[in-house]
Amino acid sequence: MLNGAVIGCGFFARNQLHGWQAVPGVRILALCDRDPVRLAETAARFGVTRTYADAEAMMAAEDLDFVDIATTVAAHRPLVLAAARAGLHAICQKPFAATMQDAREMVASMERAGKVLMVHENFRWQSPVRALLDALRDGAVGRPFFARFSFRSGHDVFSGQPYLATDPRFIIQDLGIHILDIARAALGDVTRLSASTTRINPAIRGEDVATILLDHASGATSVVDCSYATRRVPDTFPETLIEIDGDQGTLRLEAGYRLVIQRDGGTEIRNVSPPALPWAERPWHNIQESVQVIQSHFIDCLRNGSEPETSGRDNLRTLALVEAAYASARDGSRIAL
Ligand code: NAD
Ligand code: 89Y
Repeated sequence: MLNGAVIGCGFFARNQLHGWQAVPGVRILALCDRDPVRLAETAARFGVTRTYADAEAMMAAEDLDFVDIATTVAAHRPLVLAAARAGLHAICQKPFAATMQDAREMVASMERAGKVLMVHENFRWQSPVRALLDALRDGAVGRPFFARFSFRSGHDVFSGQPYLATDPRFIIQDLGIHILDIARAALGDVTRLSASTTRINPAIRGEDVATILLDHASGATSVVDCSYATRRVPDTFPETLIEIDGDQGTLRLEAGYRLVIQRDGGTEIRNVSPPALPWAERPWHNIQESVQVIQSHFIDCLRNGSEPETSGRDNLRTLALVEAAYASARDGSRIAL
């Protein structure tokens, strides 16, 4: 049995707590939140009796194997460093760190401690995205040379996550980070990037539209485009729509979780809808299922001693794309990675 604790009992943590209940051989022994009301409500809802306001006190007092950090980004660095000092494995929510310097320090501290660090970068683990990645890796379209990774919605994300309306950075740091990570998962690392951003919604502080052009080391080119200012019916939140052109055919992940593969004059259409888990709420069920999938991957890695696909070290490259996109949008420059 592996013992874990969840730190942060806010909007998203309930998905993580539901997820853990379904991962065999894991039990969540303790919860931590600075907010006593959220802590008590979450503890009662998930039947966790050991609760703490202070994460370091919890790490010292409990017999833990890992911590699951579900706070917003400002607390990630101190909590990952504390996990390293306490000799615990850690999963940390995205965005992993506020700066590249913090992120490198967090990765180095866990490597020195000899512990596994995974970033909860779950979009590439969504089962529809996974189906597309599997088809691509199986050679369904040959060598990919162009792709578009698109997330456009008008869904109200501010009511559940009010900080998204007041943070100086919005869509690239919050959502584009996932889509950039999917682009890396599909086409590999990026050598150059340029980005444009704008804000359409006057009630928020940061950018809610971003268009990013990526050159991949493989020679492929891709476009990552994100918007929370797009009014369309039906709204596709939270689907990432993907098109990939290869030298042998095309792959499309279309609205409604339709995977379309065209090759040699033929068309194959697969329904790759994610299962709606018993505790899930539409339209979030796609994201919610990926939480359980990424948690299972983390536990598999702890058991067999392998590095998670979305490890802290891997995520440095995704975070570098976020930083480069902001720098490019600010300066009008094209950035070499
Ligand atoms: P939230 O503000 O609702 O909850 C965060 C909680 O952490 C709060 O209750 C706060 O009191 C607590 N907290 C902060 N610092 C703490 C500390 N040092 N010790 C103990 N408790 C502390 O935030 P949220 O909307 O749940 O988002 C949390 C993270 O999850 C964010 O980084 C967000 O980007 C991410 N998120 C990820 C996904 C995804 O699909 N991967 C979806 C939504 C949110
Ligand atoms: O915070 C974001 C995330 O990671 O997935 C969707 C979201 O909740 C709002 O953009």
